[in-house]
Amino acid sequence: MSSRTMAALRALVASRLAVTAAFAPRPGLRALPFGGPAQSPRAAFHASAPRPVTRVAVVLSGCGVYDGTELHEASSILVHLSRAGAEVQIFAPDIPQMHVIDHTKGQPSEGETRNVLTESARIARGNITDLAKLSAANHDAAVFPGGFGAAKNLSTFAVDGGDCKVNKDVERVLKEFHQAGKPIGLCCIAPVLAAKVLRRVEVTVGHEQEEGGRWPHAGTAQVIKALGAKHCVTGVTEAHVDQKNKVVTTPAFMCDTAFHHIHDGVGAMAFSL
Ligand SMILES: *[C@@H]1O[C@H](CO)[C@@H](O)[C@H](O)[C@H]1NC(C)=O
Ligand SMILES: CC(=O)N[C@H]1CO[C@H](CO)[C@@H](O)[C@@H]1O
Repeated sequence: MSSRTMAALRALVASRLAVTAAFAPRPGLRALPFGGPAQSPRAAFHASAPRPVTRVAVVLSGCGVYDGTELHEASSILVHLSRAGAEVQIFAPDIPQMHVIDHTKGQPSEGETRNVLTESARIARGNITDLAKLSAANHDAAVFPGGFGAAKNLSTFAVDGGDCKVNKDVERVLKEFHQAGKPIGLCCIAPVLAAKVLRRVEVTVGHEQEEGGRWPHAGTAQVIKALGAKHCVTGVTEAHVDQKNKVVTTPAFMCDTAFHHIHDGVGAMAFSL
């Protein structure tokens, strides 16, 4: 192997290790369902010892960043959860979408209507359940990926901001998991759902300044504070853990950055559930 190849490999390994560091539990973090306190984060992902299957409900809001679920966030969540050995069931509400957006133009497709459950079924490869049937009794954790669907179909946040209404099943599900002391993961814009419904929780949607376009939706943090929640500035490859409320959030595409950074942040969230 040439010394140049060796150097490239060393750089790759170093960057992998840096990513692993982002997964390290913070001091004092309670034992997580995906790993034991005695295990290193890497051991938790690669453990061969049998451990209880963690049942995770993933709640979608359509299919496509501008009118539904952000697909890459959803896919990243599913990859990390399957690697962690979780048993995943996918849900979406059986309601019409607020908009159908032509993603080539970023404009509404006039006269077109789509159903959130039907569209979400694309991401779920057809295996999806009506959100009305989701009960916290049957799952150990719930995860909400982002995309404008969370702000248009799961809530009216995109139109009404802090005065938004939240879909009644989304509200019920968030309250059920919270009251049962079961972890809730949310990314991108979805943390506004937890801020609106649960109020006094800690969440992140990333940074609080636009920083030259890197954080184009930075103003969201102010709305979260106005709702009575605490906003915690967090980098895109990290997750913030509200240990008391078991709410785990990561900025994902609130940050205008590369796919692998989003994937790493979503992994940090999935691992911290
Ligand atoms: C559908 O998902 C459930 C878990 O929610 C799983 O038990 C079942 O095997 C899946 N069915 C198919 C056909 O993949
Ligand atoms: C068509 C439409 O607007 N559908 C719904 C999307 O979600 C919000 C929040 O639950 C509802 O108010 C809308 O009716």
